[in-house]
Amino acid sequence: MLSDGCNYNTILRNNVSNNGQHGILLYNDCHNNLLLRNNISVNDFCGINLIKDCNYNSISENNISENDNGIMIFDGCLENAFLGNRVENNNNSGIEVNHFCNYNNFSRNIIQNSGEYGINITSNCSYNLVYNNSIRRNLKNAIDDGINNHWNSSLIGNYWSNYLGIDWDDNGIGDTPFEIWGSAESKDFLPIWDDGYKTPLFICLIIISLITLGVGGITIFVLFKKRIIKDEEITYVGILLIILILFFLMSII
Ligand SMILES: [Ca+2]
Ligand SMILES: [Ca+2]
Repeated sequence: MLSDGCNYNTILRNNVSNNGQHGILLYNDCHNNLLLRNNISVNDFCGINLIKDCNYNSISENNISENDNGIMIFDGCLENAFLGNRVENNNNSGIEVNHFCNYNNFSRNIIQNSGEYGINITSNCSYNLVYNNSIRRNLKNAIDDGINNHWNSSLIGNYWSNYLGIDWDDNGIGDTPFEIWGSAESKDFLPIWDDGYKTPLFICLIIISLITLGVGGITIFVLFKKRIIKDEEITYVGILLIILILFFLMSII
């Protein structure tokens, strides 16, 4: 625990586990500290907790797992950077931003398998920036009840495991925004997404299937005219043709 005006400290490569309340706590006016590459697990309340006016701290590349909450910042904590942390299997929230915490930056974090929210931004929190994170398989991936929080930079948003859009132009960004749950009605306008389909291949498949269908149809017609297949067989041959085309498409896709 750092408290009451502890500045410019580095907490590096510690194993912090099985504590009653907090793994690492910064409390009251702690600024410019670096928390780097610590393993923080199985703490009752919170893995990393910043409370009351703790600003400009850097929390990077920590493993934070199986706590009640992964990271929580509370009460006027500003301009902290949370970069490249792995936050997983926490009972409640992976990351919670609460009570007038503004201008914090969350990037390159993996936030997964939280029992409640991946990221929870509560009311009265503004101008926090969440981008280029992988947010996946949390009970609810994110909620934003604040004002003017941003879920993408000008270049990129986040990966969301429950995004279901299409990337028609194959630029790695989903073509429709990901809607964040909560009263803010925030959106990630640039969700990271590969829909698994390359558009040129998709168009080729449609053209091939149309050609196959056309050629097949003409062949049936010619066979029918030459009485090689009979009136009552024609439907079966048509259905067989369509099934073959479907199998062909499915095997390629
Ligand atoms: Ca796109
Ligand atoms: Ca695509």
